[in-house]
Amino acid sequence: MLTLVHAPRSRSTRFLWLLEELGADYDVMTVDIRRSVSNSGARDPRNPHPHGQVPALLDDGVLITESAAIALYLTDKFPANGLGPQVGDPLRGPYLGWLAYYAGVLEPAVTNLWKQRQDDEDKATYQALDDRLRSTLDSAPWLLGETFSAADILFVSLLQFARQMLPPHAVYDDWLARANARPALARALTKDAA
Ligand SMILES: N[C@@H](CCC(=O)N[C@@H](CS)C(=O)NCC(=O)O)C(=O)O
Repeated sequence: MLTLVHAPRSRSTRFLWLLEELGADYDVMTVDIRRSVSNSGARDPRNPHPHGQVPALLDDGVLITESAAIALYLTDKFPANGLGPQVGDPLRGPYLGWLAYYAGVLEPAVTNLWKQRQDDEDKATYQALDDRLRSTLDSAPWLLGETFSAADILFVSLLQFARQMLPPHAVYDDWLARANARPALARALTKDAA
């Protein structure tokens, strides 16, 4: 049985969305977390995540942490739904690349932006990120072309949280609008609010 360790309106909300897209059978364990923006909440002793964070996923007692790893784990576990290209698919490499890019490049870049601590190198990284994402989405609806994937969920869920994390541009607004129209997201947000 899958259990999503979750806190409402956090990075775990994206996994309610992915699990709904996958049609998975899952439980939700709602935990408290420290919230730096509102300076509220506290580490929850029930949370199995080693840093007391969310998301975390339990699969029959096996713990998986980190958004990119959880996305890959779930799309490999539910291959039939086509939310993540499998080994042998020519899109597998680009898929892994976007998952790693999310964790290794996007997250640090937007954190630096948000905390207003970009030096010149960080600004150049952020500009390169913007250029790359825009040129990708200029020619296709999703990161992998015509195929919506869990990589889109990781990136778009940051925009849902704070649109200003990427520069104003219709390409991003359209990407967000396409993703926001997905029925699985509506189901996930209903569960998030419950
Ligand atoms: N790199 C982690 C980041 C997880 C993370 O920062 N989660 C936040 C919620 S959005 C959290 O649990 N914060 C509480 C804390 O850091 O104590 C991932 O992407 O899964």
